[in-house]
Amino acid sequence: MIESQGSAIPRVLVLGGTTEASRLAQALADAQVDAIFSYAGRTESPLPQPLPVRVGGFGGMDGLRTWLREQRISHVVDATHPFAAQMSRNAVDACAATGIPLLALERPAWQSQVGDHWQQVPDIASAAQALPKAPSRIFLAIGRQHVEPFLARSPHWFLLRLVDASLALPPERGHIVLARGPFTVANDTALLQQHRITHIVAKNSGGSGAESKLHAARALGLPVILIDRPAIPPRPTVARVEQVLQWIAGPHGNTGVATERGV
Ligand code: 3Y8
Ligand code: NAP
Repeated sequence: MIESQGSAIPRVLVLGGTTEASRLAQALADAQVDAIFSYAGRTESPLPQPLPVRVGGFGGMDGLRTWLREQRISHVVDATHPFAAQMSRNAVDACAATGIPLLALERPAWQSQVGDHWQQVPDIASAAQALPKAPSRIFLAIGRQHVEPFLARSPHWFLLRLVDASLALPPERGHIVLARGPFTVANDTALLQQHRITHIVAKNSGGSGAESKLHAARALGLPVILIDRPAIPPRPTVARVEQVLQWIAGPHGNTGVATERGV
């Protein structure tokens, strides 16, 4: 059992929705930490978690602040995706308002390597502007929420990969693949070849769950339009699950089960 400095028993909110968040949930469950896992409710059937799960928005920063107080949360871990900027902003503000400690668990951005043909752009609108002029076949791997500015660029054919069947595309405009990551290099390479893809548009998500398409693009020599992460207010950030457990335990906390497991 993890005891944290100050409060007798920690009670942790995990803002989830990423591979790292799922790994953290397992580590917290293994360490018998009292924690709640939160999804936005973007997908029809999110991955089950080994912690109690809540689904849906909190109702902005004020709603989150009230919820934190009512639920007697002692620690907040923001393990949301780097592009979930609004949630992260609300977490910074609500934790500042309540004095509840906040830690972000975030994977580093991808860095280009030899053989990459990246065009890095600051945001989604710039990515749509950066599409080639000549009719091309584009793997639009940014999900469902921001596809309109791209589909408006008519001469292109688009391959979309979505978690749920939430969109339809006439065959002359493109094709939709329904898949939930994490993905593999072999699968992504075959997908790019099967659909004769000439360009990829992706977010600089970092992590392992979405990077296979970049390895496939490198192998096939395809150009990638890569969208930089949105700005998020500064907050303490770590990249590894065990750092989160140590943070919850505090400088003199007794890590109990977690230590025996060598976390
Ligand atoms: C609802 C939870 C885990 C989580 C896995 C990661 C990896 C697989 C790769 C491509 C890129 C994309 C998208 C993607 C990946 C992981 C991770 C990641 C990218 C789930 C999940 C939720 C979401 C929301 C969804 C977004 C969409 C983005 C698809 C669960 C599966 C494109 C981001 O239909 C929608 O509205 C989908 C919306 C936000 C981006 C967008 O704007 O459309 N993720 N993805 C979370 C919630 O409700 O709180 O349903 O189980 C989680 C994962 N998606 O536990 O292993 O860690 O990044 N998700 C991107 O990175 O570009 C796909 O296809 O190559
Ligand atoms: P966002 O734009 O930052 O958030 C918009 C609103 O959704 C937030 O203000 C909040 O509503 C609610 N929300 C977001 N994450 C939540 C969570 N974990 N628990 C409860 N409410 C949440 O977020 P997004 O980009 O739509 O992403 C939504 C979820 O999908 C996040 O959990 C994120 O980790 C996951 N995800 C996103 C991406 C991506 O590309 N954006 C990729 C992979 C996974 P209220 O203001 O009402 O509280």
